Amino acid sequence: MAIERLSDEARAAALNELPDWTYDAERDAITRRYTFADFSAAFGFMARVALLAEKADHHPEWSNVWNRVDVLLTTHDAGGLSERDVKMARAIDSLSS
Ligand code: H2B
Repeated sequence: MAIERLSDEARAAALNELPDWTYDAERDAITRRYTFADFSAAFGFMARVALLAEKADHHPEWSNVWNRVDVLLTTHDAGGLSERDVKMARAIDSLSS
């Protein structure tokens, strides 16, 4: 079954439930910056997210600079934000808190 982009209403509801994430209208994506004590903690977080992403077959676009990890979630197969991104955002948040 095709993965659908979220409707405007569904997106608004999802963002309301993910206050730490920012909507990127240009990409139809959500983004969040995570900051850690040092590189080791940041990379440990990335390793745990990588395992989640493989299991879900849903992968973040991200970058790392020392203690910082910038994450962008969008669904390539849908051409924008989908329920998969919302689920992944929740799963990532549950790792970092
Ligand atoms: N990750 C993301 N973010 N979006 C996708 O559409 C996507 C993915 N598709 N990971 C998956 C892999 C797809 O390419 C494979 C073939 O299932």
